[in-house]
Amino acid sequence: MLLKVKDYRKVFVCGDIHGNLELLKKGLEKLGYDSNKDVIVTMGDVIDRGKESLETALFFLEPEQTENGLPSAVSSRGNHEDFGIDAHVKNNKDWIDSWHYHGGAWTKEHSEEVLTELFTRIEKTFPLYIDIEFKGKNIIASHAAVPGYDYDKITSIKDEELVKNWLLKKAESLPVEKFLEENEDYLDDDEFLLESLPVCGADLSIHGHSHTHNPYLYKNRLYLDTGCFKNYLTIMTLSEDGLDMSGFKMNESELETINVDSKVKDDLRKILL
Ligand SMILES: [Mn+2]
Repeated sequence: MLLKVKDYRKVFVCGDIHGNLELLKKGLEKLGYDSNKDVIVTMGDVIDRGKESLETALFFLEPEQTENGLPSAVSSRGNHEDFGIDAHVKNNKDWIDSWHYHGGAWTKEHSEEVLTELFTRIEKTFPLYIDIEFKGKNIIASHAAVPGYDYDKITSIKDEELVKNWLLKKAESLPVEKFLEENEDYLDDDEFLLESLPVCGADLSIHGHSHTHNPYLYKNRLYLDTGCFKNYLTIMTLSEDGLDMSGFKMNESELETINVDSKVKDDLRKILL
C-alpha cells in the first residue's frame, strides 16, 4: 500500500493502540484531525489489552472517506492481529491460550462466526507494511522490522513466512532484536542498540511493537510505540508544512498532553525535510 502525504492535509502516525480508541480519538481531536481531509496511520496491534478492541479494529476496517475519496484511517498488520488470523481464519489454535493471556481474552465474548468474519476482513484489509511518500522521501511503516534491514528484501525474499516474521515479530536470530523484544525498558541503555544497522532502501522506517519510554530514533529507524496502555500514546504529524510529534495519556477521563523531546523531532527533520 502506498500513501502520499500530499493527498492529505495532514498525515498522523502512531504506534500500537491496543484497544485504546478513546485515547486515540481524544489525541487526534486535540491535534485537529478532520476525517474529511486527514488520515491516521498505525502499524498494527490495534486490538488486545485495552477496553475497545473490536471498536478499534472497526475504526480501521470501516474508515470514513476524505473529500478525495481516500481512507481517513489505515493500519498495517501486527502480531496481535496475526494471532487472531491464525486462530480464527487458519484454524490453527496452537497459540490461542498464549494470545488470550497476552490481551486477547476479549475474543472469548464473541462467537467463532463473528471472529472468523472479523479476522478475515483484517487479513484482507491490513497490509503487512505501508509505503509513505513524503516530500520525495520514502518512508516504510511496518509493525516490527524491515527484513534484513533492507527494504528491497521485502520483494526479493521469496519466503513469505520469513518476510512476515520480520515485519510482524522481528527475526529471532539477532541478539539485539531479541533483547529489544524481551526488554521493554531497554531505552535507559543505548549501548544495546549499537549493533543494529540502518535500514537501506528507504529514507526512514517507522515501527511499533517494541515499547520505548519515549519515541526513539536509532539511525534511520523510528520506534514510535510508547506503550499507551501504561505510558502514553505518541502521534507524529506529517504535512506539507513539516513534521511534529506529541504524546497523550488519559488521567481519569481527562486528556493529558506530553511534550515530546525536541531532539528526536529535530533529528527526524534532518532526515525528512
Ligand atoms: Mn504491541
